[in-house]
Amino acid sequence: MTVVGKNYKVADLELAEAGRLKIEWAESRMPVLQHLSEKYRKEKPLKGQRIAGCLHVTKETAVLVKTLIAAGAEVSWSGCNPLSTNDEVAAALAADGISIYAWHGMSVEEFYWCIDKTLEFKPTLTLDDGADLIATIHQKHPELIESVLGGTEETTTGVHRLRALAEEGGLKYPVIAVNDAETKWDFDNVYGTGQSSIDGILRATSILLAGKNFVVAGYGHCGKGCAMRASGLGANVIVTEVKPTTSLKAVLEGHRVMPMDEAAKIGDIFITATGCKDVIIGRHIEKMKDGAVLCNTGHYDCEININDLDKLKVSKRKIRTNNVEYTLKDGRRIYLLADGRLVNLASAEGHPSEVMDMSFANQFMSLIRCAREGKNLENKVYDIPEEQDQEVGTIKLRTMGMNIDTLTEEQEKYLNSWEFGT
Ligand code: RBV
Repeated sequence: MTVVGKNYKVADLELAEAGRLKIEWAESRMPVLQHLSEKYRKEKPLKGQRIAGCLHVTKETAVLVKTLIAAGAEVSWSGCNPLSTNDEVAAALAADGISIYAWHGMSVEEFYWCIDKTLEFKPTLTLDDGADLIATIHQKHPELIESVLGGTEETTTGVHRLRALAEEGGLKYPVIAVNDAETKWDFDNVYGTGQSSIDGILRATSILLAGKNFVVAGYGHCGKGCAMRASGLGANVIVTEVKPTTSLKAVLEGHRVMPMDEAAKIGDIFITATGCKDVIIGRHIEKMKDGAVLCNTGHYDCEININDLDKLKVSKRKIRTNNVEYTLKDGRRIYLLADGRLVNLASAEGHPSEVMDMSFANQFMSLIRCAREGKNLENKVYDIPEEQDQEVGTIKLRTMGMNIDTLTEEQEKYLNSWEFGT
């Protein structure tokens, strides 16, 4: 069920009050965005900008949306995953007059319909998480490209897609890789994914993690976060990887490393965090223990081959929210969480507000940069400047009530010299 208005389509407007409370809660834990909102409220550097956003509709995203509006922007929003929209938050945004097209459990066709709706106001800036919005503009609406000054990308997978597009010479406007900021990737991807993925697994299963074999596929920043938190809860972490140096890092962190074919036989819980397809396929599922739990925390739902799982089953039933039991021919039961979509957003609330505060501060500052400098930037993928990272870090520390040391002139000189030795 959905309700449609002049500039929105959401599940149920009656949920708006509950959504407002959620947003208020997030806001109280996002001091960097609050700081930026105050700083730019008068100057309004985004005045005249129309921002189309395609990013998980969560309480944290709502705080970002409000910050963009406070800085003068007009926005139109859609979710970036069919299962990640929080309907209460979407209702609160719609009730406050913000253009939003998002509801939980939409189909893939509806997903792209929502993106199309957000493009009707002819954006001057775009904000992506996964690059579906930019891809839609490039493939379906090239006539919109001319008026777009620039865009931003939130996540690793999206940055990979955009770098591939730029490599081919197909990128038609400048994009800033927010994901690659130190104050994003080293925090959101590690601590955000680590905590929220475990949260999603626990909400869907309520199982004990202590003593379990917890298989993490992919030991990038996201996988590392999941491994760290599972280990902290007493699980035995097993890592599967394809890169030798990354595998070594996992070993020296105290985890076991082995191919998925081996891990499949002994794992109790499997989480994929690779950004690649077919990480768990039929051959692996055939070897799994009765009761094995499968989930994914990567951006797309291609990491676990669900077609293979479907082919191997004799029956399936929903046993709990976000948890489907597949029974195989020999009676073994395999549990798939959140349809193989991002377990942290589909089965929990996504990353905690405190960490999204830094990621979204980078989004906000990058959009201001696109608004100011977009005309002079080339059609390529830009990193965020080091000064922006340090500024976000400085504000975050200050809002946490922490001070740090500064270098003396003598120390600066020492660090910039080569003459001093033994
Ligand atoms: N993510 N957003 C949230 N609470 O709004 N949680 C996670 C939230 C983002 C995160 O930055 C990651 O890069 C992306 O979702 C994956 O789609």
